[in-house]
Amino acid sequence: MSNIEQTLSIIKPDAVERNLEGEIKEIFKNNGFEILKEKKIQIEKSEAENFYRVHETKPFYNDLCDYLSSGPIVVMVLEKKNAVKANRELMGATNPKDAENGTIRKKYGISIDKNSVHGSDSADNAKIEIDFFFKD
Ligand code: IDP
Ligand code: MG
Repeated sequence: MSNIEQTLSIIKPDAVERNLEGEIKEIFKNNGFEILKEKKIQIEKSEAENFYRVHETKPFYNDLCDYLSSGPIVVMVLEKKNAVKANRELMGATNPKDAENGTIRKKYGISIDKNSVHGSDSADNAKIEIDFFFKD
């Protein structure tokens, strides 16, 4: 069964700042993802708070929202068979120290907070996150 899915990817401020946008997009394309939509934006802290609402009670929530709104980001809709899981695998573990060789976070992540990329964690959340950034 073909299960073509879409997922939301974000190239986070630490990676955009280091001019890694082109390299990271190449990794997605080389792994069979099609970039259906993309835009480079900087969001307000209030928008980051809404995007990461699921983490509201975590001790790192405030820093996380400050960080995501601290500089330009690139948000993308990626499409591939089983895109949500495939993207999570390609990104690697949340903490770059724990990420497998060959993953984006292993290659580019600086720390658990500056881990270079975001990816939706389920098909349902992918829909919500794609709407969040691309509903016009
Ligand atoms: P994910 O990005 O791998 O899905 P989540 O648990 O959803 O990881 O956390 C969202 C983001 O919050 C992470 O990507 C990371 O930037 C940040 N984060 C997660 N856990 C910690 C922590 O323990 N300290 C600081 N930042 C964290
Ligand atoms: Mg997550």
